[in-house]
Amino acid sequence: MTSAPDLTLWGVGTSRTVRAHWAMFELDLPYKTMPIGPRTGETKTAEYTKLNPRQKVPLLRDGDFCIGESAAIVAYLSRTYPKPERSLIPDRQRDYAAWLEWCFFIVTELDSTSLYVMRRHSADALGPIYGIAPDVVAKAGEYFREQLRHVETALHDGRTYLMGDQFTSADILLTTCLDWAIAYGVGICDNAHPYRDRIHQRAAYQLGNKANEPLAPITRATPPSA
Ligand SMILES: N[C@@H](CCC(=O)N[C@@H](CS)C(=O)NCC(=O)O)C(=O)O
Repeated sequence: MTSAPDLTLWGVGTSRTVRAHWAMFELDLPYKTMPIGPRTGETKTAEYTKLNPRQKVPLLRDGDFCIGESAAIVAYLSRTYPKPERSLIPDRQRDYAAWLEWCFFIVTELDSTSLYVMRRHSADALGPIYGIAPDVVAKAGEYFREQLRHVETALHDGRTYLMGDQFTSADILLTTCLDWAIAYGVGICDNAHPYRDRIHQRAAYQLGNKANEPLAPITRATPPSA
């Protein structure tokens, strides 16, 4: 790295935005926050739409490069600005493949097809926009618990992190889903409790969550959402 990074992160207040803030602190990166939130209209302005046609947060700009998708942002930061003593991505080929498997599993099975489905179809969340469907919400919660078997089995051997001794971005993704599930009252598997408690001790987790707090009191009243 030849010059100081010029990093700007859009988005606060959700289970997806916190991932990027948390990674910034894991990697000790200075950055500027644009504290915009979902469904405030701020993601739909012409200026923001030019940066991100998906009209979603989080979004990272690094100089003249923009990248969205929370899991990709975290991976990009780690790959571009690793600390000598910490990379959030494993190096060895098979470890890298196993890490990738965890990342896809978490963002597709635990996030998109479980927790986010619950959010989309709950009467007190996005149901009024996407359709209120209590059966769908209940089934998505059950599906989440079933899929967590993969986590329960992996953590059964007492490993510290998903990838063993190395903390990786997969732990960031999983912890945000576990926090999200608990906030929704879905419950998590037994082995995930000590794992989550351990990860909550990390200074970067705490700082990242603080940085993710919405500034406006109206959004601060609710737990991190998606
Ligand atoms: N898969 C994306 C999901 C991004 C996403 O859906 N963001 C929501 C908030 S968590 C959003 O920006 N919604 C915009 C809006 O509805 O105004 C990621 O992980 O970054």
